[in-house]
Amino acid sequence: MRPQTPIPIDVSDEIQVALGLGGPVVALESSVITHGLPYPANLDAARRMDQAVRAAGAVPAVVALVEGRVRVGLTEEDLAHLAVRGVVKVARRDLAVAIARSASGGTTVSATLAVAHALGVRVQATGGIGGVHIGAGRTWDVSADLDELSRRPLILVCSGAKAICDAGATLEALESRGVTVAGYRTARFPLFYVADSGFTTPWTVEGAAEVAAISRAKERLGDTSALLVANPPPPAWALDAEAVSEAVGRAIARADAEGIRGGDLTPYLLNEVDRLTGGRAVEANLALLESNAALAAEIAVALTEERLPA
Ligand code: PSU
Ligand code: MN
Repeated sequence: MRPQTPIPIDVSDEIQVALGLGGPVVALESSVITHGLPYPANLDAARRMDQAVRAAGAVPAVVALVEGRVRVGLTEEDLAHLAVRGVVKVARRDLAVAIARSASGGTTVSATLAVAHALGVRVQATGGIGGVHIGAGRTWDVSADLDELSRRPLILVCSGAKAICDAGATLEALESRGVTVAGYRTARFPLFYVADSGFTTPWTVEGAAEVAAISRAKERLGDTSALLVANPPPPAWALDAEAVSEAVGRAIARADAEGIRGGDLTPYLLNEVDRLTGGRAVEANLALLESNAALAAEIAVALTEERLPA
């Protein structure tokens, strides 16, 4: 048998130390930086998430591909390289290709979950997960995020699914996959910039300690699926459900007419929705990313506190 070459992964010293000590670490995806937000709002998002995690006492761990190496913890130089240059969007299926081709790219929720799990990181934050797209009955467009959530026992803090998804179908798909879903201080499933998708969450949690306790119980059960914590967007930034739904409808019609499909569709739709909402979607996106990063850090800290003797 040929000797195995190690996976090309670089974990920053700060994150290695935190993981070694069992300290609080929050994994962050980078596809929101490379594909989800326009420049320079993407850099702003990266900084705000980093600061929010640190302010709550945890260590941020942004995952990305830099010239074929999995990078965990980005330098300013990596960030500048990813934020400005055209790089690839790396879902879990694309990780191997990006490594083999020495490519740089932003990892989606699915690829980030895979890396975070391998490293033993227990909490991750994002804006909104990819879900079952509107019209998936015809297109079969269901994000790889969902299947990945079914096999990675992390806590994922998000504002529900992205507004371009069918909330009801996404909740059903999460249920089928055994993903535990809880609304954070709400019984309504958020839809990214929208606080209430019109669907209820199966459970409501009131604080970080409760989230940590559920995660602990899942671990004891040998439950390998994720715990999705659905945190609504900060009220001051939330957008009106009707307005967003109308913009999404128009964006989908345009994408259809232009033949946009596959991995390109989500970035296209997000950009269109932002244009149609006069830039309010990006502002809301930044605010909810920051708030989700802060909550994820609070949960990561609660997980470490649970392990201390009473
Ligand atoms: N959340 C955002 N913006 C984004 C995404 C999430 O606020 O761009 C990204 C995430 O990386 C998510 C991906 O995993 O979009 C889903 O893409 P798709 O629908 O192609 O699976
Ligand atoms: Mn898709």
